[in-house]
Amino acid sequence: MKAMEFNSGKIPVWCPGCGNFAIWNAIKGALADLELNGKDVVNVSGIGCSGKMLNHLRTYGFHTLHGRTLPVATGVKLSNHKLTVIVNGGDGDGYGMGAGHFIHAIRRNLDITYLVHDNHIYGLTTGQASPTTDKGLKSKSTPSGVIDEPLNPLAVALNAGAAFVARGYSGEVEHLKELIKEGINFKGFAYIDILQPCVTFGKKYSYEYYDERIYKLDESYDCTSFENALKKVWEKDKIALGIIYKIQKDEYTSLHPQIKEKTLLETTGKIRDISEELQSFK
Ligand SMILES: Cc1ncc(C[n+]2csc(CCOP(=O)(O)OP(=O)(O)O)c2C)c(N)n1
Ligand code: SF4
Repeated sequence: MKAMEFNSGKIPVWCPGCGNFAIWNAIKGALADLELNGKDVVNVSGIGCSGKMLNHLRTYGFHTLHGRTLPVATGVKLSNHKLTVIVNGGDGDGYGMGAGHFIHAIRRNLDITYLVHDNHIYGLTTGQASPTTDKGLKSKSTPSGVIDEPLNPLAVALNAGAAFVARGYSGEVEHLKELIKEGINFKGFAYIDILQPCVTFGKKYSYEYYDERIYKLDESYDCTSFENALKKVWEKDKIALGIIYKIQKDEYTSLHPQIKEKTLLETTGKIRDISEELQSFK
């Protein structure tokens, strides 16, 4: 399918200038470049502005509960690991309520591409502090300023044993598209934190803020070095974009005795028509 053909036809309700538009375009471009067909792709979305991605992609999709994208994506992948599974969620969704799932999805290393729209705020609920909101920042939920230390999610991922850790930016769509392609091609859990300005409620992390600080990793950077990766994710003032860490690691289904040869769906042959149940949600 061509990139345009991945448009669902629904008009996005994101605020004009929101970084989610660029992520949408990067995903469609990546799926098209990889010559994927929407019928072979499942997009699992969380609750948030980021989660609305589900409405705009002509793929299969599952809009989960807040913070529960990764367990649902795990279920999808375990039942039919021939499907390409991508996940779209926010920093609130993935690093707050879903933080436990994040760590265990990394440990499990299923072949899933996890895209976190990291706008450092709860966008959909109109601007409360999230786990990546800076200390001191005043928000609706922290009128005197955030007291907690912000989470460094890339450092968490590295230390939990992630084999693919990358950072993209919605101000660099082509670069982000290439990262998403790398993530989908990676045989294992590919985690991409995407810097995504929230132009309505974001206080500090604007396009201008990022444009002054970002730089792209080039071939001189060795992304197989854990030490390099740790240094990159703790850098101050500069923000590295690209694949920060990538190593080969056994993917979960390739080791699972019941499904390493055939998918669970092929093994059980149990396909149930749920179209009647789906009608009740209309
Ligand atoms: C269990 C549960 N708790 C809280 C909420 C309310 N809620 C909806 S979206 C959201 C936060 C959204 O922020 P984020 O995940 O960062 O996504 P964004 O909107 O910024 O893309 C919250 C707290 C919910 N829907 N379900
Ligand atoms: S509130 Fe922020 S994240 Fe949500 S659509 Fe608007 S700009 Fe985007």
